[in-house]
Amino acid sequence: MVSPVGGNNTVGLTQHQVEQFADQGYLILPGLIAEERRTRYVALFDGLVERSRSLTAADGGFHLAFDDAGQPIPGRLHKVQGVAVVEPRVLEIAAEPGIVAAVSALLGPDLDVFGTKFYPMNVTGATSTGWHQDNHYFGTRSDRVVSCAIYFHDTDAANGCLRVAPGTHRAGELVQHKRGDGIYSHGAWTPVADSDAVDVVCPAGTVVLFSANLLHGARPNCSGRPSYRTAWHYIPADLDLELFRRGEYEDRHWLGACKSSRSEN
Ligand SMILES: O=C(O)CCC(=O)C(=O)O
Repeated sequence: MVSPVGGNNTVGLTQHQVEQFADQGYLILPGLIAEERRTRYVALFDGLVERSRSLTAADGGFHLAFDDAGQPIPGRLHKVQGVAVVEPRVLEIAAEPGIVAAVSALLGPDLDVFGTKFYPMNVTGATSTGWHQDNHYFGTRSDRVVSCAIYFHDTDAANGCLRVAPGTHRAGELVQHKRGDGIYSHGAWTPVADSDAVDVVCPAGTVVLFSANLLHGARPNCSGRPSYRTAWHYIPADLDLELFRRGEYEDRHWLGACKSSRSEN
């Protein structure tokens, strides 16, 4: 287990934090989401979980969990892909001033966010992802893609914490991923030795930033204690990703627009 790096605020990152991100490939920012807003966001996600209960198949961004045979389990939500499209108020979370300030310290001030996901991880046996590099899915090896996972409940090994393999982003290479099966049928994953893995145990309201080249995954939920989380990716607004083009890909959003709509509310 690693200790969270403290000292986060809305004016960005310390030099030490920037260096830690460059060296280890990730940064843990506990308490970045204030309690009153965290509670509001949990209620928003409760609504999405409620909407999924009548589903018998994937529909409109809602993906069901798979059983051991790789078959969808009716009413059991695995993730909402494109959650900011399904529920635009989620963009308010992506535009949280503390997060934007921290990411701006790494990527500069003009940012887009894309690939927004919500994982409920609210029952025993729930999973989010196996070990992977986000850039495997993005058609790039760019180190200008900063992934962001937010934990809305206290999260530890028993309810499915994030795992990272520190420093693995530095090679700038993508390793081979192989299609998962059974409850991991949702994606393609790669093996990582336990000895290379670090559990990110963190309190509710923690934001974790990591390089899209970093090997990471999450433990399954073995306790049934809920651990709602989101994951998405920040890039400089002028970064052209062929698979996620500005104006073409629906789940790519300019944060300048989110911030101005926030101040109009
Ligand atoms: O579930 C998590 O903790 C992180 C999710 C994740 O790694 C991803 O969506 O790429």
